[in-house]
Amino acid sequence: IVDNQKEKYISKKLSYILRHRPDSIGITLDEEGWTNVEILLSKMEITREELNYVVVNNSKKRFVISDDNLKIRANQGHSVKIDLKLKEVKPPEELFHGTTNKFLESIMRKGLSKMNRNHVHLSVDIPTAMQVGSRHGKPIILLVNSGSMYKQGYKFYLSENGVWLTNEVPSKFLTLKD
Ligand code: HQG
Repeated sequence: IVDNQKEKYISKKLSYILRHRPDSIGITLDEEGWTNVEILLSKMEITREELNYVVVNNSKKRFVISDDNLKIRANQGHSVKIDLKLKEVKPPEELFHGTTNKFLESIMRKGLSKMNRNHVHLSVDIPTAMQVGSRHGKPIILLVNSGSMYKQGYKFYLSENGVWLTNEVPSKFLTLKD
């Protein structure tokens, strides 16, 4: 029911609306990031079938519809101030952050910051981190010593779609992967 091009278009638009600019189509998110599906459908001028298709087939599982089918939200990546109410979890010993050269000097000086988003985003493996880094330019990979961070009291969260989230990564926990 939805071709590739339309799927991509709807997915990008949903990310923009549900993470950054709900006001751009005149909707609001509740304090946990949820919005009403029926209102969203009418504002986006898409059908529920199209929406369901995009949510189910999204490669990164970026969106989730509530069990009662009434609400939708993005699983991570927000810049709007909402609280996903994620449970704190123990991270693996090592996580990865894909970024690009032009940010490296600043990151090694100041550590990883949330920048415009609500969390620092970390990847569970190198291929995923490579993809994330490629969005910004030629990718480089930073190894994050999440095991030590956790022992020292830093909190970690795992989004519904498998992205590791934390509030900051001081540079002493970072190593450039060669
Ligand atoms: C960099 C995608 C200078 C950071 C991905 C990154 C992810 C610094 C950029 C999700 C810095 C922010 C998030 C510092 C961090 N100085 N630069 N102190 N600290 N940076 O897009 O992690 O496809 O906000 O390295 O898969 O790239 O949209 O974050 O390069 O999960 O679902 O500042 O977005 O998901 O960029 O990506 P972003 P990100 P989706």
